[in-house]
Amino acid sequence: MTACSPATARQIAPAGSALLRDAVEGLTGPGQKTLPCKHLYDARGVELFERITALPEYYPTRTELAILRENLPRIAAELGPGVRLVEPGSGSSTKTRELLAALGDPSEYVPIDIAPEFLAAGKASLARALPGLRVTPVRADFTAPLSLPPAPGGAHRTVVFFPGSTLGNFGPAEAKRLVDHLAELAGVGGGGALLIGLDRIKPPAELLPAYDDDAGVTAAFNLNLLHRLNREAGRTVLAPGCFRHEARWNAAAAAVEMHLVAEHPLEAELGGRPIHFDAGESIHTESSHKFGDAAIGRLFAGWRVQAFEDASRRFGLYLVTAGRS
Ligand code: AVJ
Repeated sequence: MTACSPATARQIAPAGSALLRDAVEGLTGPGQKTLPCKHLYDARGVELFERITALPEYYPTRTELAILRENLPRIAAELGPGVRLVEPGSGSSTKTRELLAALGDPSEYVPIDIAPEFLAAGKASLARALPGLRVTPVRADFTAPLSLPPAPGGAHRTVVFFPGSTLGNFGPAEAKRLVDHLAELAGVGGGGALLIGLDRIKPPAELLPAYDDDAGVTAAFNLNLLHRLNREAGRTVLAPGCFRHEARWNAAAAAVEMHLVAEHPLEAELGGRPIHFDAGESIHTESSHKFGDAAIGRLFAGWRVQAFEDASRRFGLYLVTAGRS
């Protein structure tokens, strides 16, 4: 963009915003309306997600951290010294810090994120906690083909750390493709490894409260998507007050879904195209797939898988290496 007033910049930039493009695509057609869940994570969304991870109802984060802590000596021994830890996506700094601290003389930490501000923040806090660690951020979309910077000299093993059940945001086919892609990045066939956190299947009565907490933080996280949409459009396209948050269990997909449900019929417009909601019609904003043994077997077929799970098998960390299980 050429030099222009901030006001002009604000008007021009959103026209190309990925959320606005996805909203025209996902809200103006027939059938189930959708917005991609990646747009939940603007600055406010990241802040709300951080609060979600501390909620009493949201068991995944603390369960995974407990599993990691309990098994750190075994995991570190399994990985050996000189690990180059690659982390697709931002966040989870506590888990990453503890894992890096437990690894014998890690050679390098490579965070991958599209958002430069998350990369910079993560780098700064890790550098403070682990002085001497070499941090090499890569600004990229980890779902697209990418290459890692050359590894530092000396023996190293590349380990891709993908915690938090982020993989659950992808459908089965996409998740399989992503695992294959990450296995290639790590070089699992040549001594690399994956360490992936997955939320396990359990009764909806246990799952749903984690996505519909009493304090309303998850509702605010979901509704923030409309605040973001309106901000980027520079006007109110969809008033957040007209929608309510809903968490649904989709048994066929084995996924918890977040929806924004229109309370009343509603007419709107975006990109010159009309948007119509019937009363009770929803925008599907996120699927959080849950994993059973069969799905995990399919995901990591052909590799050796070591499972680290809590006693009630609510959550699992899976260490994937070469060789059959
Ligand atoms: C970060 C994708 C793992 O699906 O549990 C939390 C996001 N959404 N509450 C999840 C989320 C609603 C979270 N992941």
